[in-house]
Amino acid sequence: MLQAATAFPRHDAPVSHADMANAIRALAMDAVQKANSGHPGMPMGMADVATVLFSRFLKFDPKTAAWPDRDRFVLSAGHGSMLLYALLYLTGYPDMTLDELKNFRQIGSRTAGHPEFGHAGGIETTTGPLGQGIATAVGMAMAERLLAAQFGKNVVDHYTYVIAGDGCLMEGISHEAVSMAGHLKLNKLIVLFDDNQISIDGPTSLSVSDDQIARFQASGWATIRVDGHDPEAVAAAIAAAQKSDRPSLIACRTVIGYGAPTKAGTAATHGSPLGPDEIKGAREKLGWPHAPFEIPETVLKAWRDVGIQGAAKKQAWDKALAALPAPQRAEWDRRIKGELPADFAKVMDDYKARLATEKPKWATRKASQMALEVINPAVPETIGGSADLTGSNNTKTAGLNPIKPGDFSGRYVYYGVREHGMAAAMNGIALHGGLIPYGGTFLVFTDYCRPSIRLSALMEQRVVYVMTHDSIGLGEDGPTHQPVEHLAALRAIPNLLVLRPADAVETAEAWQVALEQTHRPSVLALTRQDLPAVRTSHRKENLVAKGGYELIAADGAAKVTLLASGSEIAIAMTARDMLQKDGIPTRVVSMPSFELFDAQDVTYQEKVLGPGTVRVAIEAGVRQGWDRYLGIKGGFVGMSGFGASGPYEQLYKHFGITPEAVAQAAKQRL
Ligand SMILES: Cc1ncc(C[n+]2csc(CCOP(=O)(O)OP(=O)(O)O)c2C)c(N)n1
Repeated sequence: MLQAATAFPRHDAPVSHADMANAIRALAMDAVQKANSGHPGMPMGMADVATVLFSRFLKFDPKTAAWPDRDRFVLSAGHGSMLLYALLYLTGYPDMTLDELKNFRQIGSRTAGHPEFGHAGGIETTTGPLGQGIATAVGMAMAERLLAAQFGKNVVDHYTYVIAGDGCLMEGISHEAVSMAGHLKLNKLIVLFDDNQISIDGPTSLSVSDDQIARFQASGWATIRVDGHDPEAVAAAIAAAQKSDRPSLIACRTVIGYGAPTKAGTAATHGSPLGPDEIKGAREKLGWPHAPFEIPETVLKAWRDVGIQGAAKKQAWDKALAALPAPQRAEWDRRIKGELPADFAKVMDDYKARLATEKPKWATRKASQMALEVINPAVPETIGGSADLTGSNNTKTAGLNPIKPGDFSGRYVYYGVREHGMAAAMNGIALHGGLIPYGGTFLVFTDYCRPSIRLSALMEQRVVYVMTHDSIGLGEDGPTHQPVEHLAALRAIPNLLVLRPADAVETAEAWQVALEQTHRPSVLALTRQDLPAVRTSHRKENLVAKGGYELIAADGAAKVTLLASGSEIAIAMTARDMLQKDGIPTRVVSMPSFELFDAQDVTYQEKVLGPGTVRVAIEAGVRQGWDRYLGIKGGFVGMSGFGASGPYEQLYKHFGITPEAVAQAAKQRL
């Protein structure tokens, strides 16, 4: 049954729940109509639930949107972005003006088709790829618990709320996220499921018959089913969820497009403007006689009153923060600003100096662990982890204790075999602030977490992906495990740093670069197999930060430049020796990162690439991406198909990635 709003315009009339919810509905249908595109159904259906959440529970302060102890609200069903934009406008976030709502989905507006992190205060994460929101929220809820363990509940004590739809729960990533949250007993994570039984193709019965309640229960969640249009039932469920010792699912049975006279309850409201007649009918049915984008003063005031409720809580929190002992207070400020400890550069420099003397012949995955043994004690905000490959990724260092269900005093996450869930959770940890997540799996399985890696890049988050077993060099596990196209595919993602270091020193430098990126994720591509030390004299300067640099000059006027990354640097060095012996002066350029090299000035780039020399690149992956450095005469020695199972030394020979092949490729081009 529809709830009619109280009659308007009576300025002294109490504003009802229905009035407030109808303001959301009206803004959603009007903005979608004006843009002539968008999704009115979900905001109209979930307006009641969202009104209860925002007006009675959510801790937030629109004037200080980034208040670290705010509750997080994640709209996982990102297509319903107008729900969020309407709430931000109504509660008084300064970024979200009525004009922004009128410019819904237009270039340059804060009101993009799907919520985009950074566009406006109150948008906690970018959502739209279904399932990402709920999985990111798991990371946020983890971060809350971790920081509470580190700084105390006087300064860290908030909930993470999610609105997720059928689509989010159908996505595979939701399984990983739900399972992880249940295992870890993330009791301050509360998911409001928009259980409207409709998706794009029609009723969800076309494609799914899961018992979601049973499913979440099986993963250790508290569950309840409510009528999503009964505010008191929703409120009681949220109040109970707040007290639960486990994460909570509140399945809210709603009507998609609630209020639309002929289309409500159907897929027709999901993703298209309702049209003028239907909107007119909805206004009548809802008892909302106001013009498009017009919110009566009384209703707006009621919403703005909701918005100012948080200010007192924020002030109390300021006091609690000020009461922390001075060193802890300073540490908190540093963490929240995302600054590294003051002595970090020195710590790394000392470590590099040690490596230059010791010249260890480590696999770069081992070099990464050794770097982390130095980094983790010096940078207490790192949160490590691996998707069940801890011993292979070498991600766990001596001082890192695992986090356990209900115990978040540790700094290491056993993510389990959940690569996608891990990547999204790391986004949530980074977005939350105060922590720097890193996590590992095999490089080939970046495919399993690529949608979240893409979002790390889009949202400009400092997430470090520790991706080991980075080529055919992993050997016997064979082509299913040997990345071939992955470096190229990752390099194709804008704003993602791909770092493929060649030895222990470069690995230390790569870690330093990755941690220093405040607005960019990084992938460290690391070997399983041991590699010789190639950076054997100490340089204070971080050469990896240049992306490419001359590792060894030619003996004589250079005729050939060999470019390589990671494990293929060793091959390039041997090829250089061969060419030099044959009287061909040859230089070797290490190219640990295309993105960083491309950011150097052209004069530097040209100098490094060796003007007038024949260039050959060597990388145990596909050629794609290298050509821009090679020139028309350039050669490439690498992979052109899938790998094979066998000892790695034999595989390199089998696929012709050898010093001899490199030398020959150079000679052919002279
Ligand atoms: C990963 C992904 N796949 C597909 C889509 C396209 N898409 C957007 S909404 C939607 C249906 C979602 O259904 P539901 O969650 O029930 O939303 P509702 O219809 O209730 O608004 C689909 C398939 C998407 N946004 N993300």
